[in-house]
Amino acid sequence: ARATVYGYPRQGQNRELKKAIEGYWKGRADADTLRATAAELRRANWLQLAEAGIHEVPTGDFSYYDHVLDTGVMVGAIPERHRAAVQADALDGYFAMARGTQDVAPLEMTKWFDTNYHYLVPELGPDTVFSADSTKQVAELREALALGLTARPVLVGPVTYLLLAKPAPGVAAGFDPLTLIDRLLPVYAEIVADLRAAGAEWVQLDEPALVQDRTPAELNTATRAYRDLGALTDRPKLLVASYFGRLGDALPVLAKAPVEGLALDFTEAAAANLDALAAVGGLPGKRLIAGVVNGRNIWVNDLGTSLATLGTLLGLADRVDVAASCSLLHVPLDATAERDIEPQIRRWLAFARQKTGEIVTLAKGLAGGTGAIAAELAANRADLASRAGSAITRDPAVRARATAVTDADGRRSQPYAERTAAQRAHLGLPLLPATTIGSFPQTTELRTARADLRAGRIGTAGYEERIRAEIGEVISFQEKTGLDVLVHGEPERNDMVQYFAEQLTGYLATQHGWVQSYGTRYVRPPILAGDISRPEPMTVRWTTYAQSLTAKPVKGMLTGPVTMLAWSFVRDDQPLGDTARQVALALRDEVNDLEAAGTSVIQVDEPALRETLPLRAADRPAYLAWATEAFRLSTGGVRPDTQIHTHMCYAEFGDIVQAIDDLDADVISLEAARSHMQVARELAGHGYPREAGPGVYDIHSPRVPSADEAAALLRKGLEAIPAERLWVNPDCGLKTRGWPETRASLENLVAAARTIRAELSAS
Ligand code: THG
Ligand code: ZN
Repeated sequence: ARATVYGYPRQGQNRELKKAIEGYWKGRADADTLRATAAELRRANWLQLAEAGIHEVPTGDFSYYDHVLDTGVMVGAIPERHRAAVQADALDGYFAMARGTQDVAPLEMTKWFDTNYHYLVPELGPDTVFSADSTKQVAELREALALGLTARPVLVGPVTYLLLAKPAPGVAAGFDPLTLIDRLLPVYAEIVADLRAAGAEWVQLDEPALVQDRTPAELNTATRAYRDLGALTDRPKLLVASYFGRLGDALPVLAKAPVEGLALDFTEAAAANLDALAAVGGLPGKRLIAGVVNGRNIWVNDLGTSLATLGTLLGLADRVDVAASCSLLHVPLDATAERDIEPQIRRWLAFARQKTGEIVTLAKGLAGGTGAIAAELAANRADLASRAGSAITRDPAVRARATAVTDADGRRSQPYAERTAAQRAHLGLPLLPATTIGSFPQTTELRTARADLRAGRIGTAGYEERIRAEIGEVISFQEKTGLDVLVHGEPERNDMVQYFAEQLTGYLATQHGWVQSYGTRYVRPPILAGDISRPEPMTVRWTTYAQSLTAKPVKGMLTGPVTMLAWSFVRDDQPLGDTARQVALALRDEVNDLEAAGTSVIQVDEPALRETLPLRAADRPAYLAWATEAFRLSTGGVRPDTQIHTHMCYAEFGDIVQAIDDLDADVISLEAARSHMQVARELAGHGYPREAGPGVYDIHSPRVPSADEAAALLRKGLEAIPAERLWVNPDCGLKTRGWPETRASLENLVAAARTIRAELSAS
């Protein structure tokens, strides 16, 4: 049995790639320097993998920005508006597609399946002409082969590439990119032939889109695609890889395809894929790569269970190799770098480097029997026992409380229609109240203050003085500008999930656990390691300080339980809903404490509610049930006259309007400016009965919207939402913006609100 992986973190131990690319963008380094840094990172990764015992290393998984964009370049699908830039300079043109330029918009970005990685969406149309450009794939294969390694190029498969695409601007929305398959396949044929000529024995084609619900027509296209590719004569052996879940109806399609190998996910999807594989009579004559090590969580593998799965699979294929379930792109690099996590807990963790070791051990065990890996198995059993038996993973008080939760805990004491009157009386807000989403610009001074605190250059007292000063300025700016519900601006927070994770018992933060989010942007997801509790209030002090400076209401700002889970690494030893309930109860205490301290408006953000929706429709009701329960549990304990807000980013809400209503929040703010209030129409179309603030100012760009523009959007909003229920706010938080445009934009936003109020009272 061989050990392999499908991809590896690209950034390097100290995010060298981020620094090199951003340096190039800023003109601090030239293209050759960037290329050299990238080549060195690839080389170091391959050598590290080979040294760890990985027999077949992946190539072509490296990217300057995104592997789906790379695939577009590979097949020549350069959008019309980017062609000039690409022709002028391939690298700059590539970055123009990724980030846009002064004159040209970038490709749209969206989530890669249900991971936290974002890819650039291919734009295709009936006029798209594909052409093969195997340069990058061939060059990277040659680099690995030159090191004396066995290498397997990894490509996004043709079916998944088309299923990820959307109609290009100007193309009818009904255009189905999958209809381009017959034009695309000859291009893939040329590329795999080039790779074979360059020395590839195997080429991997990733088809994760086949683990989503697919129509019979789509499955037929997959059948035809692999029949055609399999029928090629001048080609390497083909391995079709699936991951992120069960293949379902697509499994027979791939099992019968004339390709030499299949890679399947045997982590969460183990039972379903095993049954389906047995049902088609296995893969006689084929190579099976078994993804038994979870490629997207950070927990140590249960080697015994994995070996048992591998043993079962031996009877179902000609040859069984071992891998992670998916590319290791989605986990941080090395758990041993986490010196602040106690060794007793660190032993439960496996990042990319540790997972590589597990894969190698399992391949050894599969080939040589348990005797060949006796020491590793014993150590692994001890690690697992340490985790299962730890006081951290089992806090009796947290468990007793979670068990005692009743439906009533998640129910406000009055229905929305009655509460709203009490809130109106209590808050005394004007028609179309103006507010912001929570964060204000994170200035260089604030970042410096945090760095100074970490480095010990200033003490806690000095740091808090700076935070107080910032809050003072944010409050006085909002009063002067005429906003109605104020915020403290969150100067004390870095990443919001990390900020709360650091204060909750049972959560681990990492120092170096960077994972690529998109392009050169990374996050350090905290780890939900144990039972969650809140030792003391987390936000009350800064919120009440801000409230002490003004007579206007100041919103309390919290991150909701679903988003806390979505942007963290979650436990794999209990259902997600159980973890969500624990986080919700901790947040409930915070919400109640804020109310007791005099806060009458509390916002619980859930930007991740929509993005965490399971890939398969059959799994969605159960998810939405625990997700809405958790939100209601966190907010259900307040008085009727306390107003609960929530906020969501990203524009597609149509399919979860019912779930949003089920949250029973009083007010929701949403991203809407770029889609010209589409969201407001969608909410109205579904009869959404509550107050809503569709954003009138797109905060993703430094552009300042004029008061007229904001007023026009408000008039549009009023066509869908009655004035008594319409709020005025930007699309999202302002932490990525600078003060000059924030000032100007919010002044215009308030001016627009006043104009429309005057129009309404005149009519
Ligand atoms: N926090 C966490 N996860 C997230 C988001 C978040 N996932 C989804 C979405 N938001 C991703 N968006 C971003 C936006 C900006 C950055 C990363 C992800 C970013 N990162 C800095 C960088 O790479 O330079 C580092 C930030 C830091 O120092 O923590 O700018 O909001 N958990
Ligand atoms: Zn937002």
